[in-house]
Amino acid sequence: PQPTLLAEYQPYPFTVTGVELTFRLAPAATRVIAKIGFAPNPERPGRHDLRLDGETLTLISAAVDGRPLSPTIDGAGLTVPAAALPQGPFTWEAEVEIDPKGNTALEGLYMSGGMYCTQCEAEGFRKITFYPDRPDVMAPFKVRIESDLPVLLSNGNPTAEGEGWAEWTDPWPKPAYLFALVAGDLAAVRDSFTTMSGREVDLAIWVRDGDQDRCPYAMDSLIRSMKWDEEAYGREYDLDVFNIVAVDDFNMGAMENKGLNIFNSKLVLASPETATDADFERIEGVIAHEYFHNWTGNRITCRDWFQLCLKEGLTVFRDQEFTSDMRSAPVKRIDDVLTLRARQFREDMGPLAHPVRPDSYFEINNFYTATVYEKGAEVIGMLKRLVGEDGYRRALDLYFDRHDGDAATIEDWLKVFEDATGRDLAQFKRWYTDAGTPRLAVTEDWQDGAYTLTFTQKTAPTPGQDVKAPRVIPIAVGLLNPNGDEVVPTTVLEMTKATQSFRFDGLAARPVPSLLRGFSAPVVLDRAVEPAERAFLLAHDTDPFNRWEAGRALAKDVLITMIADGTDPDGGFIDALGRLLADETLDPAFRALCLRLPSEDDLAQTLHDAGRAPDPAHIHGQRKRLATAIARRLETPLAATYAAMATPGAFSPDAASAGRRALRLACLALLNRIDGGDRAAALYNDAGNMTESAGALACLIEAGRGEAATNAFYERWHENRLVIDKWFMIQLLHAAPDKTAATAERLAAHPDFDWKNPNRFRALLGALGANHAGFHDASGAAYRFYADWLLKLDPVNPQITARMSTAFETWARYDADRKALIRAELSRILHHPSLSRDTREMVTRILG
Ligand code: BAL
Ligand code: ZN
Repeated sequence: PQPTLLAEYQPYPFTVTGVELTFRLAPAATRVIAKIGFAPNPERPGRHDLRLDGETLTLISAAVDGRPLSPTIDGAGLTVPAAALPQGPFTWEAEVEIDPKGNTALEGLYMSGGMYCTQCEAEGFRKITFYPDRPDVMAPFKVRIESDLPVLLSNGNPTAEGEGWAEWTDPWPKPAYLFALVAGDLAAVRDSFTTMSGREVDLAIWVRDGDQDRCPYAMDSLIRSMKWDEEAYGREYDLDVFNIVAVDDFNMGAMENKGLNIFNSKLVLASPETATDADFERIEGVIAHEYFHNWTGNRITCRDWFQLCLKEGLTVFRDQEFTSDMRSAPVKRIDDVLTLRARQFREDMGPLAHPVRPDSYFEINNFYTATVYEKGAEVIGMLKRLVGEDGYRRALDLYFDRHDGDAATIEDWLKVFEDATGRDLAQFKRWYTDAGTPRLAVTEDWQDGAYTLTFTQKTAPTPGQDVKAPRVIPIAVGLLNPNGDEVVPTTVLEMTKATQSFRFDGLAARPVPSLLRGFSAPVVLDRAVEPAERAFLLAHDTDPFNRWEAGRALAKDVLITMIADGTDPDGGFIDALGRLLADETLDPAFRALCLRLPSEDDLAQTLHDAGRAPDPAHIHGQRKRLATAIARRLETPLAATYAAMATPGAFSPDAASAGRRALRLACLALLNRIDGGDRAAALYNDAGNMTESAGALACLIEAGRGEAATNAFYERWHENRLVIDKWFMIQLLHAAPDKTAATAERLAAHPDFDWKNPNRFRALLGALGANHAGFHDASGAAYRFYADWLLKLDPVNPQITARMSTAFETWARYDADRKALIRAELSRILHHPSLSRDTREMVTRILG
C-alpha cells in the first residue's frame, strides 16, 4: 500500500449539494438507502469518474438520475466512469446492506449494549454507505430512521416522527465524519439553555434507564460550556437541540458529531460513590471540548486529515482555558504540562515523532496523538503569548468571520493571525511542520549591573527530518533579586535564532532568573542549576508554575543521584518540601502536586537522555526509598495535614474540595510507606466517595495487604462496569514489579475481563503498560503477555490495538537484553500474516 501524502492534495471533482439517508435498522442486516446530489466542482474542471469510498458494504442497487447501473467495486470503494455520468449535476442513489452487530471495530454503524450508534471520524462513514468520505466535501443531511426502538436520533433538528420512524434535518453543511445516528431504549435527562441572542435550546443526555442520577454533572458542565463559549469567544449555539448519548463500547473518549455528541459512558456518568475527582474534572473538560468543536471543527472544519491539529489543537487549547477559568489556572497548567511531558515528549523523542501537522500517513487513526492534540494546543498557547490577548481575540474573530462554512488549513489559520496582527509567521510555522522537542541550553553573564542570558536551541533529528532550522520560541522570564523580590516582572523574550542573547540593564545585584515561566514553550530547558538556586525559587518564585517546577527539578536531581550512587536522599530537599506542605497560603491542590514525585517513566527518559540505560527495577526501588525517607522525616506534618484535609459532610466535586482530597491522598501515599497500611485500611472502611476508596485501595495493595479490600471492592461494585474498570486498573498499576505479569494473567482470566470492550481492555493492558517496573521486568513476561493480547485484539479492533502498541515506543532507552526482548515481540507482531494496516504502520514505525 502507498501512503497518503499532503503534497498530493486535490479538491474532490464534485460538490455534494445534499444527502438524504434512510436507515432500516436490523442488527445483522441494516439497509441504508442513500440519495445524494452531485454537481461538477469548478475547482476541478474537465470530466471525472465518480469515485466513492466504501468498505464492508454489500451493494444492493445503484442508479444515476434514476438509471440503474453496476459500478466497479474494489476493497476501498466504487468507480462510475465519467462516460456513464451526465455532464452537469446528477443524483446518485444506492441501497447497501451492513452488519452493525458484527462490527467489532466500532467504526461506522455498530451495536453497543442493544443500541445502535456510530463513530465516523476519521473514515467510518464509508462503512455506512458509498460516499466521498473526506472532510472537504460538506453537505446538508436529511436522515430518516426506521426502527421499533423508542429513541431514534441523528444530527440537526428533529423534523418529523411517527410510529417506528423519525426524521432529522441538519441545515449546516458538514463533512461525513460528523454524521451520527443513535437508536435505542434510552432515558433522557433534560434541561435547556437560552443563547446570547435569546434562542431556547433543548438539551438532553441519553443514557440507559437507571443511569439518570449520574448525569447532573455532565449537564451542568454542558451549560457552563455553552455560556463560556459565548463570553470568551462570542460563539453561540446554532441548532434547536443539543443531544449527548453515553455509550459503553467506544474507541475514543467522545465525538463531536453535529448536534449529537456521542460519549464514552465513562466521560458522562458520575456520582460521588462511583467517580473520582479526576473523573469529574475530565468529564467537565471533555463535555466542554466536544461542545467547543461545534465552532472549531464543525462550522469550520479541516480541508484534509493532515490539518487535524487545526480543530484538535485549537479545541484542546480552548478546553484548557475553560478548565483554567472553572478551576485553578496554575494547577491546570501544571497538570497539562505533566501530561504533555509524559505523553507528547515521550512521543517526540522516540521513533513515533511526527510534526503537529504530519505530511504522510498510511492510517489516519494512528495520528490522533499527543503531538496533534497536546502539542497542537501548546503551539496555539505560544501564538497567543506572542500576539497578546487583544491580538489573539482579533485573529479569532477574523478566523470565524472569514472561514465559517469552510474546510480550512493551517495556512488559513496562520494567515488570520498575520492579517489581524501584522506579524510574519513564516518562521513560526515550523512548529507545525517540524517534529521534535527543541532543547534550550542557557548561559548567563553578569557585569557592571548588566545581566545577559544566552540561549542556544537545538532539536535532534526525527524520522524523516535530519536537519532542524531554528524556531521562534517565546521565553517568559522574570528576575528576582537575592532577597527574593522580583526586580524584572514576567517578560516574553522572542527567540528566533539558533543562539541569541538578551540583556537586562540597571540591576543592583546579580539576579536569580526564573526561566520559561508558565512553561511558555514546549521545550526542554538544559541548564545546570545548583540545588540552592532551585530551593530559592521553590520558596520565592512569584510564578506558580516555576515554583512547582523548581521543586520538581530538585526531586529529580535527588532521585537521579540516588539512582546513580545509592546515596541517602538530600535532607535539604525534604525540608523544603516540608515548608511547602505547611504553607497554608498555598492551594492544597498545588501542594498535592508538589508532593508527587517524578514518575519512573520520566526518570527512565532522563537517564536515557544522559546516555545511561535505565534499570526499571532499580528506579522503582530508589523512588520508593525517597518516598519512605520523606515520610520518616515529615511524618508529623504529613499526619497533621492528612487529618486537616478531611472533607466531612456532603461530597462536592468543586476544585477546592477536590484539592483537599488530593493533598490528603498525597500525604497518605507517603505515610503508607511507614505505617504498614493502617491509615489506608481505616480510610477504606470509612470512605464516602470513590476518590478516597480508590486511593485507599491503591495504598493497601502497595502495602501488601490489599486482598480483602480488593475482594470487598469487587463485591460492592461488580454490577457497575465503570467502577470495575477501576478495579482492574488499580490492581495492575500498583502490583509489585515481579508480580505484575502474573497479576495481569490472573485478571485476564477473570470472567469480567470483557476484552472486546475498549474501556476494559485499556483498564487491564493500559495499566500494565503504565506500571513501568512491572512492564519492563527483566523476565520479559509482561512484554510477551502484552504482545499476545495485541495480536488477539488486532482482528477485532485494529484501532485500539494500534494505539496500544505505543507501550513499546520507548524500547531504545533500555539495555541490550530488554531491547532484544521487545524487538522480538514487535517482530512477532509484524510477521503475523493478517495484521491490520493500523497496527502494521505503528509497529513498523516503532521498530524504525
Ligand atoms: N474528534 C475526535 C474526538 C475529539 O477529539 O473530540
Ligand atoms: Zn477534539
